[in-house]
Amino acid sequence: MSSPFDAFITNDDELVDLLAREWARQTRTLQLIASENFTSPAVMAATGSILTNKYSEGYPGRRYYGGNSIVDEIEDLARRRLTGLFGAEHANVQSHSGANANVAVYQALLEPGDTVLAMRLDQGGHLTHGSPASMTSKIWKFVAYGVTPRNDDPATPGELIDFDHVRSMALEHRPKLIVAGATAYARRIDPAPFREIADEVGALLMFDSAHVAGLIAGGSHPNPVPYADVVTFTTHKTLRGPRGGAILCRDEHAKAIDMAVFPGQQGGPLEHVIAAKAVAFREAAHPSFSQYTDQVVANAQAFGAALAGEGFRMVSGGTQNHMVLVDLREFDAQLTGKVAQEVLDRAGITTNRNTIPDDPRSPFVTSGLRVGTAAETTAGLQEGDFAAVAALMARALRGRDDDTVIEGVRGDVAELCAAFNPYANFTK
Ligand code: DSN
Repeated sequence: MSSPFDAFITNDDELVDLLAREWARQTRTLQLIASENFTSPAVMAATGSILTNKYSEGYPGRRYYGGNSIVDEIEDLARRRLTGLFGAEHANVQSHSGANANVAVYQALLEPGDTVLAMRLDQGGHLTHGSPASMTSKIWKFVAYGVTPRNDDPATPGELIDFDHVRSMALEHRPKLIVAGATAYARRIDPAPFREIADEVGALLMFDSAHVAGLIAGGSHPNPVPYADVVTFTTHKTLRGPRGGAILCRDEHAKAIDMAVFPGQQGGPLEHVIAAKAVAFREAAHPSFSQYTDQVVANAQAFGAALAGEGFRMVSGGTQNHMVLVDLREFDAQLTGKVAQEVLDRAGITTNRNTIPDDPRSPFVTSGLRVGTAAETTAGLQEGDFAAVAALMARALRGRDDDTVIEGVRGDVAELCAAFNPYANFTK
């Protein structure tokens, strides 16, 4: 038995063994996926609580099942904590994921066929921002904006959201909704110019803050709530809660949003996850969370600078959030994102390959790698540690054909992880 949370699974050796192996993987290798984090034991305990037994279709005070008086209080607590955290008028905490939350907003605010302006997937946007592979593009008409061309002069960096393009596309297509927010974009996203453009063309504004919700809650990034009609996010990335989604909106949209989540999209909410969201919202309101999010950003900047020192090119020339989007071609023209991810996996460093703007390679192969600091900052790594991680990554990738090099890096990673185990008090 290696974790306190699987202590009750005593009669299922196969699963106990798999959980133990995943526990070891998460705590003995480096977790650099920008959309992951290490939740507190309290978040995990709530997710594994007795609330998983309860059916509660509907909303507090308006359920379709009996026995929900306590669940109502729990969901109200989560909503109250969330509106307080972001200063929002209304919260819906039932979305099972960020993708569900985004689609619910489209369903609430749009008619099929309406036009939406959002960031293109291969420029940093999300699948639900109208990718041809997503059902969103089959129901609504998406038009896209992108980033400015690459510019290697640090004084005038390129690969930033092209607000001239956002504006010209908005004027040309008159979208009913503009979507701000990204999934592979290392810069702060200012909600104000999006609001200005939305007002100019009479569009609604949705801010998808999936990646940066924690940075906003901690005060490290600007809060889009005063600017956007609706803000969506996931609860498990920088916000460090359970896997799930949530929506904030102005009161005027509250009824439509709630109806779109349930019964529009989902049936019974996951009240155990909603309880865990409530735990995370409380944790994010604590002053120590601001220190955490500031450290996440400082670590990403140190990580990016060290990667640049190893010969990697940072897309947009830097980072202002929790991630670094790496263009691998400067480091090694033959190295693809797919190979880099696989090599780093062997070396105990978990990352994900990612397209970069104007990537000549397919999304399955890619020329980029996305790394993030949210999880390992929770584990306690600081700027100097991330510089060491950059050196380990470069060593593994340079020596990728030599198993001895990979094993050596894996050993050094294990040593680092032993010093920074987020669940040190629970590991037996
Ligand atoms: N947007 C994906 C990510 O950032 O990992 C998840 O949908």
